[in-house]
Amino acid sequence: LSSGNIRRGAFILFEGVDRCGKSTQCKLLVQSLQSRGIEAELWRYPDRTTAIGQMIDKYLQSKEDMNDAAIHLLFSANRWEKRDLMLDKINSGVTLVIDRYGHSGTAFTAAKNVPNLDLAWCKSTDAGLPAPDALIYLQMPVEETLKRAGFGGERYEKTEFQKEVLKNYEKLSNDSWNYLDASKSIEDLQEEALKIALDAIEECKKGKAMGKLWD
Ligand code: NYM
Ligand code: MG
Repeated sequence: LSSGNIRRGAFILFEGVDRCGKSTQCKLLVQSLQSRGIEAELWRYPDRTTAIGQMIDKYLQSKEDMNDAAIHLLFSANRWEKRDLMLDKINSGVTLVIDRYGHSGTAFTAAKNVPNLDLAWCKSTDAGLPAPDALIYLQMPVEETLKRAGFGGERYEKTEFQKEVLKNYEKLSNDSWNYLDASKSIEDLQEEALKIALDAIEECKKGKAMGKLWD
């Protein structure tokens, strides 16, 4: 960052199994940051608006099938194609609140239990991407998510598969993750998420360097 007075924004990531409430919390967090005068944007992966994202969308809606390694690489490429813009935004002071990232990429592909596509291989394609400054993991048993509206509409939204995904998240997790109990009320979760985000934004303002996946 060359300019002396612009402080970088933070990268706040939400992760968790399907239907745990990530999208709701992301939206609310961006709103409350903005209402505090903090420049913030909501991003999500997959970003279905790009050419690569449209291929991913067709795959998720089961309109097309694809080799498991190939679709994994597309999910990863979808992050790499947005990498420069991500860094530009963050370095110009914008805080990005992102709904899923490479942690989903690895947890979901590895849940397929395809030979060679193990955790290490899945992680490798994302190595070097910007790392989140705070990762908020919404913790919820798969049985609870099944009760929520919309479950089952897309590929991967199957009980046994989601249980494998959850196990993979546990294998990827470390002490830096912020675990929130996703069964709490939307308001309580929002309060906890906001506190985590404000702390991360403060650290970034003080000059904390951007990290890289999976260092
Ligand atoms: N997903 C998401 C992957 O399999 N790999 C990835 O890299 C990412 C970012 O896509 N079931 C899966 C997780 C979800 C699905 O996500 C679509 P969403 O948040 O429902 O749009
Ligand atoms: Mg979904």
